Amino acid sequence: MAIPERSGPIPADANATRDPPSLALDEAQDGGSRVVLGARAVLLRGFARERAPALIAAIGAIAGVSPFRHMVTPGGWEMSVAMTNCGAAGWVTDRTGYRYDPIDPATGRPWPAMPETFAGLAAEAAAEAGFPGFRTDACLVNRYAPGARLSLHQDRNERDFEQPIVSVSLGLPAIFLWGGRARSDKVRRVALLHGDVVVWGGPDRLTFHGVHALAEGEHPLTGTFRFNLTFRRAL
Ligand code: MD3
Ligand code: FE
Repeated sequence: MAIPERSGPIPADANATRDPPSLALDEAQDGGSRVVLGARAVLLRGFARERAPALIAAIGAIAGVSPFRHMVTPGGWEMSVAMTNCGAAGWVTDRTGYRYDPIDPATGRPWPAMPETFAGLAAEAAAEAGFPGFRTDACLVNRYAPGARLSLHQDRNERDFEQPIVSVSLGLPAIFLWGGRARSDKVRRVALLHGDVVVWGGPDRLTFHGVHALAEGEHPLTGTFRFNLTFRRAL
């Protein structure tokens, strides 16, 4: 695995302090650092960590209106990742294809509104990554249980590929698979941890990517799940 670039130096005496082990562990989680994944793609380590409890509570409220469901691909396969959405449009797949739909097909009603906490976080993270003025109108919420995975794909159902995508990881860690512009390009593996935010734009927007099968685990805030929020400008 490639050694990521870091935003700042590691203190030479990082292991020489008398901090208790729990604090040392927090440092090892490396909040606040940046990992450059591409010319216009950056991982903001721990960017959403303080806000995570509020984000997880909001996911619960969204799922109370538009429940998580396992959608079916056009090819007839049920996805292992459970999904729901919030915002003006939601990403859906069924036997007829992929699309953004203003109506949740499971309820026949609009998706729940985008919480301000979501839209604000997406705009802040995008600005931090060099995309000022990002206004998301669609948030896909992915829920991974152990074994759930996302095979290598491109996101190309959005209208304007100039708009970035902001992704927020919550709960159990995952191995993110990051390829190139062609499906056959070499794939890098990057750990995505609780509170991590990734922003993808410009030429990196159409990169093939996926998520390795989730490992078993227990997280204090999400139990046996990993959640991923992807904020898009869909319409
Ligand atoms: C790179 N989700 O929902 S987030 C997806 O962890 C999706 O649930 C993954 O891929 C997940 O479509 C990965 C990171 C991500 C999201 C969208 C991208 C990376 C991306 C779009 C273009 C390039
Ligand atoms: Fe994707």
